[in-house]
Amino acid sequence: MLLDKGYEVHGIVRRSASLNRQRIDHLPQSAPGAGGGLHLHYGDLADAVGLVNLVRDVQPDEIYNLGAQSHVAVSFDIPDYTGQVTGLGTVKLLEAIHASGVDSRFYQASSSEMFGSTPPPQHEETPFHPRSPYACAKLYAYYTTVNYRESYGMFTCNGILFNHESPRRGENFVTRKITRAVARIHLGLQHELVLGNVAARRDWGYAPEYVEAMWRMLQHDEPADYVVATGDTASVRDFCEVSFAAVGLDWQEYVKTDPRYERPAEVPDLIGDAAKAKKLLDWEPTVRWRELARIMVEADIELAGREARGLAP
Ligand code: G4F
Repeated sequence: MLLDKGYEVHGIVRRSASLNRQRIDHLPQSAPGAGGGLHLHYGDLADAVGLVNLVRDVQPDEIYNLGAQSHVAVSFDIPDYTGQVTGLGTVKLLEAIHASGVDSRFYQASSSEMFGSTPPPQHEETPFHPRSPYACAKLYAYYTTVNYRESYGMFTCNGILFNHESPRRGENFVTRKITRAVARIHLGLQHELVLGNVAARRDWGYAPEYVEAMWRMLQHDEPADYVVATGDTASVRDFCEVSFAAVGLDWQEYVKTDPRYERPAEVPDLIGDAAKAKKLLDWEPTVRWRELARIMVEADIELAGREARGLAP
């Protein structure tokens, strides 16, 4: 979206033995030193020195911190790492801006997970009750973002985004796990789908619409914190039903549950109230969860078709 708007975009890539950049491979990279386009740099939210150097060298007008160990279930297995990256990584980035004196506007990807067990609907004034190491780390990052705004007058915003999905969603998040399974079952590549708690309810929106809200926060006159959500909710079970129905199948014939996919503590029900974003940012979502499920199933049928023909994804 930023490239479409004509931005010069600098991204941080974590070093790993095997490349995992499939989701940005289609974006051409600009040569080092050239203006415009996309530039990738090795960096890590665990590496404060690298972040300071990068912020000082690039001098960005806007910084979007979307980096995190972002899988809630996995955060119970690696709570220390999740705290280091998802929580302390944010203070490292904020301090890199503060210490280098660069005039950057800062967006923090805060999460509806911070509301945890607080009953819906949730808005900016709703009390938080985090239910996972991931949510606790996000809450630390949220308040650090508020604190740098209040302490140093920095232009920092929290987007409290409810679940936002698209065909590019990682395969071990529940929506994508479902739509990928539907497509593969439809084409005979898979025979069942095993899930955890299918009673959990989420407010699922369409990611391309949500990035527009992030951008609008940083264009506003004043920094603030905003809920971004559709105001609609559905259970994992509902999402299964609609996704399987998109290819004419009955979900109950294919979905099994296994406690191995359940979490030690669950977030039962999320419904966001995005009235503030509508009023101040003139932002409103148009895609609701049923349409989202169909968009994702369609994209996964395309991918599964390639898999069935032995082609690269
Ligand atoms: O898709 P999920 O893993 O997303 P979750 O935990 O709500 O978190 C996502 O959204 C947050 C809000 O925007 C982000 F902050 C976070 O980084 C992430 O992107 O799980 C959704 C629900 C949960 O209640 C989970 O218990 O689906 C339930 N579920 C049931 N079976 C499952 C499964 N989740 C996963 N990942 N895999 C299952 O087999």
